[in-house]
Amino acid sequence: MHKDLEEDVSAAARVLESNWTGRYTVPATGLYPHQWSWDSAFVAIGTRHHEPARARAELVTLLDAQWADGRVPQIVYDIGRDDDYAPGADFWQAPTSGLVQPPVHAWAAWLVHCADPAGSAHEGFLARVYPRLARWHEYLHVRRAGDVGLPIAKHPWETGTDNSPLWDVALERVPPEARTSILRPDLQHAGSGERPGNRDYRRYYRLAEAYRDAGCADDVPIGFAMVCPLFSTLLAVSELALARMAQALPDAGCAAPSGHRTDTHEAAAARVIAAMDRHLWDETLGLYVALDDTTGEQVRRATVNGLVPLLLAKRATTERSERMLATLTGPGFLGGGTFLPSVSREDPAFDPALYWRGPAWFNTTWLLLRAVRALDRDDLAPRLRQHFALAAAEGFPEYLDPDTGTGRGTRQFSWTAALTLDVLLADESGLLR
Ligand code: 9WN
Repeated sequence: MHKDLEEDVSAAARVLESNWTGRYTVPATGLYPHQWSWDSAFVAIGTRHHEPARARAELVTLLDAQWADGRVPQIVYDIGRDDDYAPGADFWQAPTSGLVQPPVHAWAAWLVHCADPAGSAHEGFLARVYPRLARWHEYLHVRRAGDVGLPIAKHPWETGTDNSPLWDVALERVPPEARTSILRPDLQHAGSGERPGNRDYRRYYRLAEAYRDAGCADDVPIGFAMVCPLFSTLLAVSELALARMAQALPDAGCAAPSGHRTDTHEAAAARVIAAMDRHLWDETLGLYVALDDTTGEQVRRATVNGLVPLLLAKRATTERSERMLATLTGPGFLGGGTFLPSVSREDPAFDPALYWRGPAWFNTTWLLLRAVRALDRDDLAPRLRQHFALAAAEGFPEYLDPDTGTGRGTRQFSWTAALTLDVLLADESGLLR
């Protein structure tokens, strides 16, 4: 291994080591001192290379917090640190948040299994996680099904892309008034120009209060119900991963629980893809958009969320893939600057510093890198890889300025380190090919 590469690998591994609590990895010790759902999945994708047992433990710990209805919570709190992040366990009156995050877990679990099949078999990893992951997806397909059959997010936090302009119109309808007094411990760890504003927070709390007060019941409308192309794509990819798991289970020494078979998962993925193609495609923008389930209207804004479906390009029409690739390389995204922004440079909301309204994030860049690799677009992969080349030098930041590459948000951020490790060490599981 080249010396610089070796140093970057060790530095990334050290970040993950210091953020590891013994049972899971915190996203960042100061800003995010608990276990986060989709962060743990990305972390496991990175740690599978050098600490596969820890990658398995990361996912098992998260799934141990699964609710009886199947949901996998957004945050599992370390109760001892309840004052360090808000809203905490005290707000939810529970050891976990009642919300969820994008379902990248089954994909992560499959990658983790493939990295060390012998260790996985020895621990009975697939047999432990598969039924829980299947129930998690069932929760999304059934309890979260919106009008067009795609899962809905009931809060911006559930999308993982909290203040994306995709949620602006729906949030406008939510009064910016909450009963809870709003603490902003996050502002001690990142600049206020890089985080959502107080007005956003009042709306976030208002919605979270409404959901909590309804007992986190999903059939009670609380005024926010959004279909996100990133969330839906990850559900489809994760269904494909469950299909692989169902196939591998007998070899791993256990039978798939009845009713869960490879073809069930393949069919679920196909349904999600068909519904996305039908309801979320925007021909003018050349990517997928969000859908407001309350009004039935599309939210026609160009964001990286709408390019993530390129992961499924092998299953979409060639015409659409070509169109999406043109958007990816066009002036709004890679054609207009060095790194892949979270929002098109041509969108009026674009801000290179502000969280999910412009900065380049490591997880979305990683998703697009996987997508272009699966499409054998070796010409595009280096453009996306260069994002990761900056990670160590910038102190593994949460996100980057998409033009200058300057680090933004918190530092020593776990998924940045994990996905950098993956890009430096990755093998391909072939899941999407
Ligand atoms: C709310 C932990 C999480 C990520 C999200 C990111 C940010 C939390 C926050 O941090 O959200 O969940 O307090 O801003 O938007 O994607 O999972 O890293």
